[in-house]
Amino acid sequence: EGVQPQEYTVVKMEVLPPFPTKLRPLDGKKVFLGAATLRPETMYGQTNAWVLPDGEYGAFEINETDVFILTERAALNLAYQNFSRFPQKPSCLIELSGYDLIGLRLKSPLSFNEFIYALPMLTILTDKGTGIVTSVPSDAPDDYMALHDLKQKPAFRAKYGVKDEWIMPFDLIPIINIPEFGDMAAEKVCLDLKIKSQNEKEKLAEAKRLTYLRGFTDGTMLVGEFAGRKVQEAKPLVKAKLIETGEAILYSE
Ligand code: A2H
Repeated sequence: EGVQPQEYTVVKMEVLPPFPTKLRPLDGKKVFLGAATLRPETMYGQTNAWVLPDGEYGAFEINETDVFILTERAALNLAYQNFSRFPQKPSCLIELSGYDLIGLRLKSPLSFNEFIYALPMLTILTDKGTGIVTSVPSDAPDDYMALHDLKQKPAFRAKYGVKDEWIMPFDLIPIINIPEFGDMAAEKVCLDLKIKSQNEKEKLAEAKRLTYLRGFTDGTMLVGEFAGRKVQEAKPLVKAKLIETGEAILYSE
């Protein structure tokens, strides 16, 4: 962790019923995957959520009605930031693994896709954010490569029980234009750098650096309430909107 605290927007990705057996104890509650993002203005382009298959998660009571699925570490931090049913004490209803989450059908704020699915990503860190990541493959190189791996490799899908209909209908959505990189910057940069898979850490770091620098300074929103505005103007506006409507919370670590 860095010296500066990092402020994330935690987007509430609602788990749609019917719940699988493992989540049955949560029937009747509002259950969300809590996805930590630094790019709230990209939420229009969500195609799926990412979970770490071997990751340890829990379903935590955030208040009287809402339950967030995330890591215990994040639940503890949230409890100290006033997001727990009981002051400064996480309240875990059930323990879950990433495997239990793969295939959950979700409704996520601002997403043009009416619903999306939770899928496996192997590079998720459990000591950062919430351990749940929302996927915007048009603009995030990690998301682009992880989705590419699943789409291209039937054996990878089979290994994690991922059904074709959870991924194949979900194409990249153009949401931001970057003069140098076009309307789907992550795809362009991953192709230019000839990145082969989600495991090519160094190349992906370079891809992220390139898209982040240009995206923030030169990017323009193509869609949504702030279409036509610069990314750096839209970001705080979208963030504020998500918080105001109760579709996201702020989380620092
Ligand atoms: B970002 P930083 Cl469009 N493990 O959100 C791995 N990655 C994680 C994570 C974890 N535990 N928690 C969050 N992240 C991802 C959107 C996005 C993101 C776009 C473009 C770039 C980008 C959609 N995915 O991040 O190390 C989340 O993905 C580029 C780094 O704290 C989060 O924002 O800077 C970002 O990494 C936080 O990473």
